Amino acid sequence: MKRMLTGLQPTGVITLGNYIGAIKQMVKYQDEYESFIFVADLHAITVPKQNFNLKENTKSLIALYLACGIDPKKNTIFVQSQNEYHANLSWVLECNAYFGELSRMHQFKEKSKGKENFTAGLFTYPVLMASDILLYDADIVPVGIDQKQHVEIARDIAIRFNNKYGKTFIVPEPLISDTGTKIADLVDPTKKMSKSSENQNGVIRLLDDLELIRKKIMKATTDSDSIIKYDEEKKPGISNLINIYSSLTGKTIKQIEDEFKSSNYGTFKKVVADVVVNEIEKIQKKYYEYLNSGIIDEILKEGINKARIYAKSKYDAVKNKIGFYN
Ligand code: ATP
Ligand code: LTN
Repeated sequence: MKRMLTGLQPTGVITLGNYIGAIKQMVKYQDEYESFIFVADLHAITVPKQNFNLKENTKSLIALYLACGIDPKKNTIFVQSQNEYHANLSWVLECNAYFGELSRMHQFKEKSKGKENFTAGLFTYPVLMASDILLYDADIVPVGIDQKQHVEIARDIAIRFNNKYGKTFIVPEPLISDTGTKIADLVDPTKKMSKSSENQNGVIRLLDDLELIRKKIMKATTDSDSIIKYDEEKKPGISNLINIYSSLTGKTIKQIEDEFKSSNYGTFKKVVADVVVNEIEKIQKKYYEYLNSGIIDEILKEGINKARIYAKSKYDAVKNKIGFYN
């Protein structure tokens, strides 16, 4: 069975964009692959944040994974910082990564732009991500399009290391979903819906009040011609709502355009809001059950024990290849 690995950062309550672009993919693939799902808390400290409770966010993200349908019987679920091999291997990989290639990463350029004091961790972020992936011999890594470049550098580092020291790592493939890969901000549909966005009205979070979610969708920015037709360039707002509706119902864009060809925007928005609220309501109910059940610590204990076995064996192989004294 091929192996899949992916993770999210506990940097805030996850959005409908994260759910559609990342979590739904994980749920879909858990039956096809041997899956490793983790919370990337080491990555979450690369950019300093205020009013940020890392421990609480980590537990909350695990409860959300479970509530969204990630099954602990089918996945190894763990917290990155509980496994010291991620940081250990990351150092070794840093010594096999180039300053030039890391300088070209879009995320680094975007997050460091205009700042004087960004951290060295922000710069080496993709190497830690390569370490996460390569430690477990992951064949595929489901991510949104914005993370594709990071999986590509993990591939480059794996190939370089294998050439230098002999075959050690599996070269991973990114897996990008075709529908709903990029859910846009509801207020400014030219921007991606993002956890760290400042305008709360543009972002739907999975733990938002259900009536508030409905209001945000009813107020979403649309154009003025009142035709429900997919056109990302000329009609980004309505196209975004079509994407959301399509991802949650499984209907194609064509089916949606036909279904709503004589409806106005208000009617369509109401239907989209009903579908979104219905989906999130179910998630929230399960979320609070998991959060209060005590089961999370049990799942994480089992997960980290399993993860450490794989990681240790890979890290030992790396140490031998390099010639570290043992
Ligand atoms: P931040 O604002 O902290 O950068 P984010 O909301 O952009 O966070 P990430 O933690 O960077 O999200 O990404 C988590 C996963 O969710 C990634 O695989 C990413 O591609 C996916 N993702 C994030 N935002 C969206 C979106 N708007 N539409 C689809 N997928 C998304
Ligand atoms: N950078 C990713 C989170 C992440 C990840 C990984 C995803 C860290 N390590 C390894 C896949 C594989 C993000 O921000 N979504």
